[in-house]
Amino acid sequence: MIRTERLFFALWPEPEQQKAWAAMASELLPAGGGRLVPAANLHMTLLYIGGVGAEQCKALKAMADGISFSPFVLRLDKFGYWRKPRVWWWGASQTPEALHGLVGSLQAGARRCGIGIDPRPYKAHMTLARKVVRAPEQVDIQSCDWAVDHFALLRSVSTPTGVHYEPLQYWSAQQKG
Ligand code: 2AM
Repeated sequence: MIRTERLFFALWPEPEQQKAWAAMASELLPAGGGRLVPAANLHMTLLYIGGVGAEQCKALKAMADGISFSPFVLRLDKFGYWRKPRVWWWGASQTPEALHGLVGSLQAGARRCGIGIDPRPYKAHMTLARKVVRAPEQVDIQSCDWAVDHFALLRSVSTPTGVHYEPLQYWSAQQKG
């Protein structure tokens, strides 16, 4: 039997950012309104890969080695609630071209590695809480500019106390000029 690991590419914030954003989320979410994502798990998925074996993992890393992208600023300025998956999220009203480009490169590269890609359009979002029964109704939007200069490949690990994510490798943006 081939041993598989659940992988995804993501923008991975610094721990201080994760803590600050988790604190913001816990202030905004009504008590009992849902299950907050722990600070250390906060991230923005670029591409969900799913379960793959060691060979495909190696191929995905080699594919990511070949991706070139410039640093960009992602303005997080929009909160949303998806009723069906009961997810409360934070995201950007404008997705920078550089982010679209990075996601497009990862999707194309993953396809070349034989990975099936979710056909739905990419929606940049950071899940703040799950199983949300009462999302905040009105949020005085505090926008935050996230300076993105790297992305990561993560492994999702399920434990009796919940899921956690282990970074396997990081890739840096290329500064121009
Ligand atoms: P979510 O936050 O909207 O649930 C790790 O599971 C990450 O991959 C999560 O950020 C999750 O997004 C995202 N993801 C996208 N498609 C997924 C899928 N089919 N199964 C699990 N996670 C998925």
